[in-house]
Amino acid sequence: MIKRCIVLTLLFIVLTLSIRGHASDKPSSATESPQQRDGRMQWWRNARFGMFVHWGLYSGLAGTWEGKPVATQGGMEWIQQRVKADTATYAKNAIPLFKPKEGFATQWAQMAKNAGCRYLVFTTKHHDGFALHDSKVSEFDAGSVLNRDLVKEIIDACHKEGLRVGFYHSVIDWHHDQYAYLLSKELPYPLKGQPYPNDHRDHEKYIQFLHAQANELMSNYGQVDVVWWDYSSTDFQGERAWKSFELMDRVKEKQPHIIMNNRLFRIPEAGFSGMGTHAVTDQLDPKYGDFITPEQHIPATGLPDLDWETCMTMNTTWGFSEHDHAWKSDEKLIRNLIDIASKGGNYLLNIGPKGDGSVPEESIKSLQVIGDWMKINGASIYGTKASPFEKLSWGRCSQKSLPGGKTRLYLHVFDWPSDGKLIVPIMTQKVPTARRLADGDTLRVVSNKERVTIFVGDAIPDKIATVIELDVEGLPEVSHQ
Ligand code: H79
Repeated sequence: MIKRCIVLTLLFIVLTLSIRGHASDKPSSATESPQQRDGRMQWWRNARFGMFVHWGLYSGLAGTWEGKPVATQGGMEWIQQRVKADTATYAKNAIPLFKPKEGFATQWAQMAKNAGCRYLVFTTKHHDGFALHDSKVSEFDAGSVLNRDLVKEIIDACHKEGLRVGFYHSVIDWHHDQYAYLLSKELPYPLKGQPYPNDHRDHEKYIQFLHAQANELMSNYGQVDVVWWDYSSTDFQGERAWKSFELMDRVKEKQPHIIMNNRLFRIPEAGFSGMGTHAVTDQLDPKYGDFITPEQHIPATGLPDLDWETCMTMNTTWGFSEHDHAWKSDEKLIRNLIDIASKGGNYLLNIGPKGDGSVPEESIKSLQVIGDWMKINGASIYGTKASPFEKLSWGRCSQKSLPGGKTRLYLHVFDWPSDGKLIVPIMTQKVPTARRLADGDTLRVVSNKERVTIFVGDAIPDKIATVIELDVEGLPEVSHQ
């Protein structure tokens, strides 16, 4: 009896230890210290500027369905939902038009690099369910349809250019025959409101498929830096919808340094106050993800002490449309990047390549202009922190700490002062030094108790944004005027 007790006790101890051991082996956010998290987030925080790419079967359709334009504005990656096509009809129409040319990914990667982007996030699968990799668990994938692995082509091209890479992955799936769309009233579905064509669906089986594809993506392509999940609703999210914690843990086991967004969830603690794209809260518990994802807008005052990334289109669609001509100006795109950096966020700017992988001419041109600006002014964006000022009448500000306790303010002048005097509302003990970032020319500065005045002259060096560096002792003390 005693022997038996000892054996049982020993067994209990061994079991407890092994369970514990397993739990602490998991690189889950719960076991990560704030310092470890800062280390993991560092490259992303410094990067400030990334390229988003929406590309899939919808790209070849280009906003046209059976010869007719679907819309001139709005997301044409949703074309299957917009025309209410079942997955077979959609595939029949779209597959013949999706013809990636050789070397397309090199063009994307070089373009991103040249524009000053430090990372590229692309759609490995959008809501239509078509996977760009060679998947063993699906026949609706580039491997089966084209005998190519487009994920490999893209990630290899990015790594060659020294870019970090992120995988956008839609958890919504309009193709899988076990995806139980009737469980959500809020998530989109092409046949929404209609009963399942195949009578019964076991969502658990879809979740297994989702986890299996995520596992393929995390296992077969070397280092992946970001996962960009998309998306959940207030009535269908988190554990119930996607077994999200397990999914995140599995991803981190394969890619311990990965950064993930918050879209496996839709609750206030995960950064969402509701269903609209503007429904963003200023809280994010790290267990739900690493960063908040404002879509198509820039939070008015940023999100203090949080990591956030605004994703935005250059016209109004994510996936290519030949009918959308509402392109943002170069000035708008560059000033958005500055505005976001001045509020401590990242800018993920989208391109929607065509069915052959080529990039629309308008996007090529704008990215070139952004790149030209970044080559001169990149120091005012990369590795900077949010502005100390709530508002500046003439533009924006970002800042960096310098060795020796100084602070460098990057002043982005949008509206050139008509009298040639740029007023910066800070109090300083010592007169700060100022120079133009573009050519290093020193500018005359006077300061009094309330403000610093920089004599910037009459000529406007850069109509989009001229950057002036202002170095001050210690931390800038903002005066309230
Ligand atoms: O992948 C992109 C979008 O397809 C997806 N997330 C980004 C990154 C997305 N999810 N939700 N939304 C976009 C918001 C929904 C916007 C809508 Fe519409 C406006 C749905 C219907 C009208 C625009 C036009 C998108 C589809 C049609």
